[in-house]
Amino acid sequence: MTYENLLFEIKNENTALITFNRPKALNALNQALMAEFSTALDRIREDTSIRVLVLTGAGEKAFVAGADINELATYNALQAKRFSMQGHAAISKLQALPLPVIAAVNGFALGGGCEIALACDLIFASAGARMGLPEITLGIIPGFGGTQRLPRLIGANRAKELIFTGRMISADEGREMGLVNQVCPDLDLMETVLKTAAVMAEKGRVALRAAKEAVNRGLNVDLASGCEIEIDAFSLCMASTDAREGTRAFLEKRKPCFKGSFDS
Ligand code: CO8
Repeated sequence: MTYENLLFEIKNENTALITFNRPKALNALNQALMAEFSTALDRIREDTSIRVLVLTGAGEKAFVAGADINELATYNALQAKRFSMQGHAAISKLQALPLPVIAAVNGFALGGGCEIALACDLIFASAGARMGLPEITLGIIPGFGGTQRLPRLIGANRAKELIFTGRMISADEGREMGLVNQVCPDLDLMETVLKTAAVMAEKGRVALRAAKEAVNRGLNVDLASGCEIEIDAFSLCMASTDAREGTRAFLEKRKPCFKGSFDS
């Protein structure tokens, strides 16, 4: 499959790299890009050789500067609803991928771009990156999940401040808020992200999936229900050949070789 608005590459044999690729518009999200993104996510979900997904933006300036305002400006309420639903569907699919997803935020991550990053498991940002939800300055509100995911990550009051003012934050401020995992010198960002991806990619697929699901599902329920989710996920891991291999390798003082399968 070829894409017009994305670049799709495989790095280090098992890490998929999707680059949002509309650099002249700071990689703004239009309907065509969102449709391609959704298709690319289906491909990643089906391909078990892909162990980690990294997202970034083309060019020097932006990860994604939000929804395409040229398109947005033409929408009536029904068209806006359709586009918002298209974005939500793709971003929920992204969040539900059974593998780690890292946002390599290499510049502006605004509006819908910030909302894509919020659905990733980790956010690494270049020192010069700027993040925010500036929709309020356009007379609208976030429409790709920002009002829901941002408060869950940084707390309601801080999220409201950013949503009500539209203020952009630096990568360092994002890290202080717990939004950004790591801030890297601009030129080191991708190397650092790919190194972290490689560390995760060599872990067991079953365990990574179980850990991600336990954290994500647990965040939406009370503690006792979350602990039940963990018990089930933990037990399921123990039925995997990876659990046999991991524990045996430790006892035999060797590196484990995970296959990502279950006992038959
Ligand atoms: N959409 C379309 N084009 C854009 C966008 C965008 N979001 N952002 C930048 N561009 C274009 C500019 O128009 C410009 O094009 P041209 O060269 O043809 O004039 C080019 O990219 C470069 O941009 P600037 O010249 O503005 O670059 P600066 O360095 O001066 O400024 C900024 C960079 C600060 C990022 C600035 O471009 C900006 O403020 N962009 C808009 C950011 C924004 O408001 N994003 C939120 C959009 S709304 C949204 O994301 C809602 C998501 C949910 C939608 C729900 C469905 C209804």
